[in-house]
This record gives sequence, C-alpha cells and structure tokens, in this order.
Amino acid sequence: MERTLILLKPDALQRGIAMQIMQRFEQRGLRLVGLKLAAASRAQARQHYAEHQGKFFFDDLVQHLHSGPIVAAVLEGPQAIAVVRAMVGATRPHEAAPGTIRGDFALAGLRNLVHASDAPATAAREIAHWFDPDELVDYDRPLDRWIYETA
Ligand code: FUP
Repeated sequence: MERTLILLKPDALQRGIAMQIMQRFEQRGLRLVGLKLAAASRAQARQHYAEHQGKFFFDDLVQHLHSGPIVAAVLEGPQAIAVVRAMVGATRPHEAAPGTIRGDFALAGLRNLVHASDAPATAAREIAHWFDPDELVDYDRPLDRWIYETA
C-alpha cells in the first residue's frame, strides 16, 4: 500500500471543479485518508516547491499556490503514487493526454490544476508538510477486496 499527496491548486477551486477532480480519484478506488481546505502561506508554498528553488519559474509557481484556497488530500492504495501521477497527466497542460485530469480540464502554462507526489520519499515529505499525523485517518472498507486483492 502507498500513500500520496495531492493538492488541488487555486485554479481548481476558482473554477469550481475541485470536487469533480476529487471524484475521479474516489471512482478509481483510491481511499481518502486525509482532506483539508487550506490557504497556503507564501512560506508554505515555497517549502512545498523547495526542489524547484532557483529555477526560472519558481516565483510564479509559489505565487500561484499562494493565490487562493487549495484542497490538500492524502490518497491510499496499491501503487497510489504512480496511479495518481498517470491520472493527473503531463506537467504541461497542452501536452497532457485526453483522459487525464490535465488533458481534460487544463489548457496551458502553470494552470495545471493538480499537484501529485512523484516518488515515495517525496510523498512522505509532502504528506508531513501538509498534515499532522493525527489528521490522517485509518479505516477499513469492506469493498476494497473487490477493488484489489487484499490477502
Ligand atoms: P508536476 O509534478 O507534473 O506538477 O511537475 P513538476 O513538479 O516538475 O513541476 C511543478 C510545477 O512547476 C508545475 F506544476 C509547473 C511548473 N513548471 C514550469 O512552469 N516549467 C517547467 O519547466 C517545469 C515545471
């Protein structure tokens, strides 16, 4: 089992499609174990994107994440990190394949709606950045045995 962090960025909330995007992850069978509406401070945004510090697009990236409310969520499932990345699609919306979230809802530039962790170490760091441990909820879903082999 893996956990991954997603952020629905301010463009998703301003456009009123945040829950429509979230529904795709739920529909796929991923389990929601953390969820919050947040307003990222500039410092939180900078820390979240720390790996991009120094790149030409860093300031715009930070400004965008800080420009309005976001939804942060932790999703759990087998291969959750790769599954969610594939569902989100290519970083640049104009290159994102139809059927992906970006390919269906986004068009250009930094307005790519969603952030998703790209590796186990990144996911662990990002989950800890946005959630306290007691904000994550463990629970069983009996139907999971029909979504993946549990034994
Ligand atoms: P992704 O994981 O697909 O969100 O992409 P990255 O973590 O590589 O990049 C994070 C954000 O930086 C993207 F949402 C868009 C922005 N970015 C650029 O603007 N230009 C680039 O060349 C790469 C990333």
